[in-house]
Amino acid sequence: MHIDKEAFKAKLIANVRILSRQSVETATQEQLYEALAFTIRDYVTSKWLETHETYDRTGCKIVCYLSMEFLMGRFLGNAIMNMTMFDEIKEVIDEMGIDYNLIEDAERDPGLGNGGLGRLAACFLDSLSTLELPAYGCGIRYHYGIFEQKIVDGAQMELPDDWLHNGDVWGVRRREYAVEVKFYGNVVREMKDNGEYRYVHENYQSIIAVPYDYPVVGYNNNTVNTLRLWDAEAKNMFDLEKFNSGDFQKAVEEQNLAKALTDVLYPADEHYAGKELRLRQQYFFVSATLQRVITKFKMKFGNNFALLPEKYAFQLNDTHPSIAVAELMRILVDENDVAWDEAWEITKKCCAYTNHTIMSEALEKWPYDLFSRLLPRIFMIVEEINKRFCNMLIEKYGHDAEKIRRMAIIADGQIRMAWLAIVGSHSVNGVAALHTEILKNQELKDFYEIYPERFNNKTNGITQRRWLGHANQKLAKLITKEIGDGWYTDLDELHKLEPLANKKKFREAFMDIKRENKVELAQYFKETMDIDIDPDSIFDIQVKRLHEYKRQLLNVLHIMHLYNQLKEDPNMDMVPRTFIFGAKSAAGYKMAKLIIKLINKVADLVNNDPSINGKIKVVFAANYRVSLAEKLIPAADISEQISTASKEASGTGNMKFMLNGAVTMGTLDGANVEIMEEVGEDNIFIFGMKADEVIDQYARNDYNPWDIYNMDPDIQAVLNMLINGTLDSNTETFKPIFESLLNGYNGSRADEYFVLKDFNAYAKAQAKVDAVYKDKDKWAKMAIMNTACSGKFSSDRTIKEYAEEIWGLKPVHVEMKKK
Ligand code: 26Q
Repeated sequence: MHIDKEAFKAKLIANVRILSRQSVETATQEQLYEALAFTIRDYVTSKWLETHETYDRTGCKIVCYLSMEFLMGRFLGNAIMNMTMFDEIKEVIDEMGIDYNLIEDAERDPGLGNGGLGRLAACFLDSLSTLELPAYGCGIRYHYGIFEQKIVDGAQMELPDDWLHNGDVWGVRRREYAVEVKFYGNVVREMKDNGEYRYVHENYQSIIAVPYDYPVVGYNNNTVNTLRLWDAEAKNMFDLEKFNSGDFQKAVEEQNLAKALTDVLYPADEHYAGKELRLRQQYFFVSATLQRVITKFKMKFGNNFALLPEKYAFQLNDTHPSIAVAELMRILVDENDVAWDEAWEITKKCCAYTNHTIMSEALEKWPYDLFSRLLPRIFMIVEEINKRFCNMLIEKYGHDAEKIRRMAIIADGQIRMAWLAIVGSHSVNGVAALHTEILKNQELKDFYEIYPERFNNKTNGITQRRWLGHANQKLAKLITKEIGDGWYTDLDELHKLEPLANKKKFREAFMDIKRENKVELAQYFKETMDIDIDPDSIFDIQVKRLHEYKRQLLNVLHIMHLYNQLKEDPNMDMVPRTFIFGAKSAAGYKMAKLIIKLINKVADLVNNDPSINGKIKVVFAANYRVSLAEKLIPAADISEQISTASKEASGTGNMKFMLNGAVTMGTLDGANVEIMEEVGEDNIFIFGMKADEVIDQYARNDYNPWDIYNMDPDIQAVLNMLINGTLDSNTETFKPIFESLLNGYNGSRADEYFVLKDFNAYAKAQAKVDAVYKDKDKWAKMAIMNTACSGKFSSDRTIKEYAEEIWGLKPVHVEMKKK
């Protein structure tokens, strides 16, 4: 988009003055950021208005992506890129003598998500807008996002993430669209005129849901969709009557209750804890979203609810918003007099459910006393859904009581949210081919048997705009120079790079950029951690949430093994390697926190041992987040994707690394399987047990890691370091890790994630990396092939599949009215 540079400059200067009462010279970076963001937002707003006018005028179908998490990352740079204003804005900023990068760095990450699931939602929104698909992201405006991580004496500390501290430039508060959400109370039955019953919710507590709208800018088009995040406010916040009558205690109490609701994101991923506040959050944003949708639907289309599935699709991002199934039934049946059976058909047509994990710890099962007290009417509706579903099961499987118990939505005093989501949706999808197969054949086998047509796969993807265009600007430029800029909206274009892998000049240009990115990262570590790393070493990176199944432990045990080898033979021939980790652990996840500590203690040991000649360095990059990922990933040579096969549903970091020319070291898990299919076996390092081997081994239950410990002196030496004082003077510190690997810990099996079983295969694959890296040409070809073959993993491809196969959603072109 072309801008008038002088006009832009004038607006920017004016905004610095209006917002901060400063001049460009005296303003802080934060103030300059705010003014620039405000200026850009003005350009965005024209398109945003036009987009919504177009949606209203055409009455097009809209998808609502319901998610408890949107890990958006910084807005400013992304908005400027997608508006295709970058070059001109950069020129203006340079002319004004301002350092553009410092301004971008002044924006805080809106960390409103834990990891993969939240970031996926953000990539999807970018693709939806770029593909001109009408969409809303619907979620919660947490006042505090994922905690900020500090490392103190090797251990993780959590600090609150006050992301709204400097204000919220991108969010627009829309008080006019506020809705009331009701909790607690009781339900009474009334007879309607026609002799049927109506259920009325009484004595409830109300919370007002107020939406804040954030723009989602499409790339090089006029589409600006909306991320709508709901905030909670007290109904009686300004209840003057109460206030004046001296009863402001109650007003304040209600305010506190409301505030707590949207205070903070739950920082435990893939772990269900059954906290009432979490269920309140879930119902709060789902109810607000659906109430608003139905109000708008009625304004546009009247009470012809049979039309609802043609106008709205609700995608449930895991089970977290699955209460939508019951809430939509409530709104249709109780508030709009739609008959149950008709409402049920409408609900199923509107809702679709995505499963993101097969880890049983993550399955949401609400105790029904908690559930029925908080949401009495919703509970009744779930009971009715369950009753009808079980009647159907009895008809089908009357002889198999065990199966019916397994499949019931309510059983053992719990409500099983995944079952509710499946029964109330027309589509159930996994997030990678292998994951979907495991769902169909293992975890959700019973449901696949009765609803085979509902099951489908949608392999995850990532947006190339943020993860290459913005994060790796040098590589983006090089690629555009060689093959044009078509890849911004058609990532398969990258295949055109394949023949260039055989051109020496291109290989050099490609690897020069990789080295420049490594130098920049090294500088960043020098500045922020005062650690020296060698840009000519292999940058081997594992960044993701800390989980036992993701096996950061395998990586660090292997580093300890390398260290032992180097101690034995300081002249061992190896390419110097820098192992970089980034990971947040859930605050209450003891084993994960201990692994973080282990990584840091190994870093202390290795980095400060002169006898190994700097051949290995270990860096734990604190506070891993989207903006840090944008620095790390472009600098990677090796991408560590080493989860226990069958456990990682998909992974998306794996795709970001591949796109940026890193070679994967991985197991055949999640989307790694498809990465190998795309890049070819020769351009990836695969090791370890396969998914079916893991599943069989687990079922046989005859694995004894002591056998490995006793027979393998290398492994024995590494494990002994955990308890002999090498890493920590307190020999008890890492004992739980030793225990978990050999005997099982806290009820888990010994080496539950097969770290020891896969250790030798991993070490061998890592030795191969070393050998291949020595052949510079061969390595460069591999790296280029990874970028060139990453087209499949664009979230544009994923979203097209959702739109065509699940939502029946068509693009709507937005045309700017000429003024
Ligand atoms: C559940 C109940 C209570 C509190 C928290 C939660 C909770 C929160 C977050 C459960 C799960 C999550 C996040 C899960 C997640 O990020 N899964 C990842 O999703 C990615 C996108 O599909 C996949 O690529 C990853 O493989 C998967 O681990």
